[in-house]
Amino acid sequence: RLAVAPGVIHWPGYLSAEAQGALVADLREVARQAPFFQPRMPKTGKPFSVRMTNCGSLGWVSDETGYRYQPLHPETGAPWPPMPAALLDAWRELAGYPHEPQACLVNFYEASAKMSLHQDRDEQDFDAPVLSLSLGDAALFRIGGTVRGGKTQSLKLASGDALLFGGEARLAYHGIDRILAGSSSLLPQGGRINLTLRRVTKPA
Ligand code: MD3
Ligand code: FE
Repeated sequence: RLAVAPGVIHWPGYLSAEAQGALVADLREVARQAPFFQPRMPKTGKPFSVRMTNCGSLGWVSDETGYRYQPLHPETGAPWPPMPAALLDAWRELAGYPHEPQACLVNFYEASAKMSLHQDRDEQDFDAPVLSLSLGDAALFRIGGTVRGGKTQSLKLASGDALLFGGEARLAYHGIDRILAGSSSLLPQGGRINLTLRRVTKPA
């Protein structure tokens, strides 16, 4: 494990090749039950370049009316599928937080997709960390501090990597600058999947 910055821990190659393949199979089943949708920016309705789905009791969605967590898929109206056991195992092993994650946001990036610098602040519990797992093509990830316009650092995230954001990093600005197309053969059609495991509400 590598300490990238205060509150940020990186485990390069945390998931074995076998574990990555098994997780892709789990995610195909998640996507069958909860198809990827194209989120839109609040107010403008501009589509994101990233497509998303979720598993767990709550899922993150975004449309013209705003960002929020909700228990139902925005297009099918069905509950999100359960979180695969492998994700709960990773959370228990790495998060250092004594309550289960409630939401796993699944982001799919095609080669040209990116995610501009933002903070994740739609959750009520900022004491819980966010755990990220990367699959497929590598990406150049950017992380800064808690104020916009401060200094940032760039990190390459490869298939199988885990990254944990807690403490003062929980409200850090972050984004994805670029996908390194063709850098992995895990996904037959290419692209990158990022999973973020989150606690949404404060534990009772
Ligand atoms: C730092 N996803 O879904 S994962 C997101 O690769 C998101 O898809 C990116 O940003 C991706 O919101 C980055 C790394 C990450 C995720 C959540 C964080 C870094 C974070 C929350 C707080 C601080
Ligand atoms: Fe984020």
